Amino acid sequence: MKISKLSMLVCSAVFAVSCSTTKSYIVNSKSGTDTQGTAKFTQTGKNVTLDLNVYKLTPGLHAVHLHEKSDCSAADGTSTGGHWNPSHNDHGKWGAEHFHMGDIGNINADKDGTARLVFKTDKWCIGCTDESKNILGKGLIIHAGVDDFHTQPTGNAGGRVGCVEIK
Ligand SMILES: [Cu+2]
Ligand SMILES: [Zn+2]
Repeated sequence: MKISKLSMLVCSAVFAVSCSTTKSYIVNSKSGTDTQGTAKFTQTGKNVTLDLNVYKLTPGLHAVHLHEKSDCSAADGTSTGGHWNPSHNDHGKWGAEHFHMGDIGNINADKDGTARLVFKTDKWCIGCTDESKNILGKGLIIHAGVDDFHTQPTGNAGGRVGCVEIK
C-alpha cells in the first residue's frame, strides 16, 4: 500500500510521461450468445485508451457503453445497471451536446463477427479519487443492437451480448 502510494506520487512528479497503468479483461458472453473478446484499458498521463477486440458478434453495428456496476452475474447482463452517468446528462453521442460518461458509441462487426475499437479520452481515469472519472467499479456492455444516440436513456441498443467487470 505504502509502495503504491509512493509510486503514484513519483508518477505525478515526473508528469507521467513514462508512467502508465494497464488493466486487461476478458469479455463474458451474455444472453445466450457466444460473444468473446478482450478489453484493455491503459492510462498514460491524463489519457485512458480502451482497446476493445470482440469476436462472434452478428455482423454490423453494436452499441458499447460503460454501465454503472462491475457485476456481470445476470444471464442477460442487466446486473450492470444503467449507463454510467456521473454528470447526470442525457444519453447521446460521445462529444456531442449531451452524453453519458459511458456513451462510447458503436462498433462495426465484419462478416466474421469481429470488431475492434480503439477509444482514447481524458474524461476517464483508472483508479483515481475523482469518482466522476474513475472507471473502476463500472461494467462494459456490448449490445445486440445499434445505439441510435437519441432514445433516452439507453439509445435503444437492445439486449446485452457481452459484459466486462472493470475491477
Ligand atoms: Cu449499454
Ligand atoms: Zn448513455
